[in-house]
Amino acid sequence: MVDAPDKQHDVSRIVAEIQACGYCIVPSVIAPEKADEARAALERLLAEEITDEMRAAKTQRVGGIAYKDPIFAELLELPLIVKIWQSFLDDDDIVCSTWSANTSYPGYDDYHWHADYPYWWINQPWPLEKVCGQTILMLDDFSEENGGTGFVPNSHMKGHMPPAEWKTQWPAEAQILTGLRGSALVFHGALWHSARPNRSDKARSALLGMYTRPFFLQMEDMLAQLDKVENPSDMLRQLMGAKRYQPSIVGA
Ligand SMILES: O=C(O)CCC(=O)C(=O)O
Repeated sequence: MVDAPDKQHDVSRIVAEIQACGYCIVPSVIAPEKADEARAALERLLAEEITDEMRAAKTQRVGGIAYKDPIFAELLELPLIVKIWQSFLDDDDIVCSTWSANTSYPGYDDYHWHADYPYWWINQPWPLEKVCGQTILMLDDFSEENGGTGFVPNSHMKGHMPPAEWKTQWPAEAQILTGLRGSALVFHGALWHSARPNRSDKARSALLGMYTRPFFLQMEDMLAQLDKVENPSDMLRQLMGAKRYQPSIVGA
């Protein structure tokens, strides 16, 4: 049975699922037409920025999207996503740590199991406190065939990185993210996940946004990017770090 839209977007239920299982798949975060608009903007950037190395690797990351097209600034501050992370992190002053697009082209054939920044820098076993939450917003329909992201339910409780021998493997406990464009996977930053091979004949794109508490160092220099955004909203300024504490020299 498919949940009614208000239940699908019930923030308390979504956060409870993330806490219990490490993730929640949220349908219809944006309309399919909005996903198409964002994919068209991304396709322009992909064409402008692609290098031979990316062509050979069959994967392309586009950074700095917050200032490269207004639609990406709008999608960084989606009210539902912001509310989910404010509630999960128990902090109204959250910031966005990184905001980029990831595209896998037909023939991409790799895995990279990992948990996200800043866990790379935290001694294991990881503390169970609320650190960060990741959002994968699908700009294409995700399927098993086109490289829907792999993830391991409950792995956010393990307290360490996935085993190194998984590098090129598909572990039995893993699941595949499938869903219609405009849906999102929201997950605990310590959840093990991986890009997957794209065996379809079309590119598969997603936006990846990590949100964290304001006293953690952001992964990207979001303030430098904010300088390039025209007329940022108050919430966008907060998310990009304009309101967080900035270190200074005492007495200077
Ligand atoms: O694009 C994907 O399916 C996942 C990418 C990912 O996990 C990452 O870039 O950290």
